[in-house]
Amino acid sequence: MSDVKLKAICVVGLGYIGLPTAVVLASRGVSIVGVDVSEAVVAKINRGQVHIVEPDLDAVTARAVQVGKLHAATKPAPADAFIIAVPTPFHDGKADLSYVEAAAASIAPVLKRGDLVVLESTSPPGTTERMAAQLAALRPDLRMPTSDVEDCDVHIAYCPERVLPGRVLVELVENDRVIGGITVKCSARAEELYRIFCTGSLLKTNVRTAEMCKLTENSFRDVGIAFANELSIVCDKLGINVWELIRLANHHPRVNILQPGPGVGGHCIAVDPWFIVEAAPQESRLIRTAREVNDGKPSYVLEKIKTAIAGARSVGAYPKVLTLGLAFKPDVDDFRESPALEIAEEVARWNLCELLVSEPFAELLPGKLATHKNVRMVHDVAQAIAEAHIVVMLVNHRAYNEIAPAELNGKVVIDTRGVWS
Ligand code: SAJ
Repeated sequence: MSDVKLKAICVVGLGYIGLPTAVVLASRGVSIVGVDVSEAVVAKINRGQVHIVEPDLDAVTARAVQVGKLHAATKPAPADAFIIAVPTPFHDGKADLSYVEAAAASIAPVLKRGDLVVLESTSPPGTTERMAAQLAALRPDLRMPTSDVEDCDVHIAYCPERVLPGRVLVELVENDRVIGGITVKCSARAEELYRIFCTGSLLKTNVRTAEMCKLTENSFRDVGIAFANELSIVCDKLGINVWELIRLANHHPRVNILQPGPGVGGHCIAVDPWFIVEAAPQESRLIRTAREVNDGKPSYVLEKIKTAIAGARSVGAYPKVLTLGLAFKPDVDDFRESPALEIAEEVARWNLCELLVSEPFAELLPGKLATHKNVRMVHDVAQAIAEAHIVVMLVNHRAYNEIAPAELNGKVVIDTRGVWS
């Protein structure tokens, strides 16, 4: 553990990244004010509870609150450093930076000489410099950095998170991080902050490269998944088992194909490549096509389900379709941008079958599913399989490992994850 020079840090945005970052810093002895616009989230955290599911986060949060190192509030308080970790959604072909702007506006009144501000939110290149200009306009009494003015009162940097949901508390500490200061001194100040809890390498660069690095990492993965998804459709056409094919191809020492699925979900990989497309539309042809391939995969799965339903109805049945999993990926409780949820909602909307929905991470039907009369949440998976005519594997949660292939005998099985292939 490093000696703590930054004694008080304000973390703005207590979501999937901000809250874990706040509690890890608190566990290293830093006094944290965590800020969130939601009063319910603030109250919950101040009771030592969490509003998201992530392994061990509940215990570490409870401890940080109990020892008085973490306090949540709806407004920022003066601190030595500010970390901004708020959402940057993408609507209608444009990044929505309004939350970053609101966060910057909220810290402006409490900023003082010597403070450090780090933006962590995924952002198009140029966002951190625009935030610095916004802060300069709001606080003309403080000199903010620019790429050619090293001498400043407040240091500003960009440092993207790269943690994997489900492994956040481990990866937050162990992963290498890229730090891009607006000036060299800004990078050095941000490095001090991340050294408090990171054991990985802290790699310093300029601010735009750091912003682009985050987008590049997620686009790289999106393109890889698009390759696997395209391959699965090609193999369906050619009558080849894509899962076996990928297993075999991956024995080549320089081939490592990812896994096909029902589409790409979550708030990162399905979104971030669009930031690159927005910044350089003519030049990002492969990145755009990968997005389109992955976004098209739920429709392809839906066609298969529709064909299976038509088959059952043609022999007079009102079929029962069981979908397994709604989360955007295995073993998380996150339904944001989930292709599985999109697929289940569309099947429900058709009203051509009774839809049995299983999701180990939900007590009640999420999203629009609850509004449909032909949809039923099921918790006993074995019983639901016994009832169903058609079984659709959408999310290979560990809880489904217990399903024995024999239980599926006589069912139409649509396995988007290769669990039984
Ligand atoms: N998926 C596949 N096939 C695969 C791998 C994933 O279909 O072989 C699907 C998943 O089911 C899911 C989606 O892709 O729907 C994304 O899942 P993921 O596990 O690849 O990534 P995320 O969104 O949970 O986290 C990513 C990570 N980025 C990279 O791996 C480059 C993580 O490190 C980032 O911190 C995170 O995005 C983020 O916050 O940006």
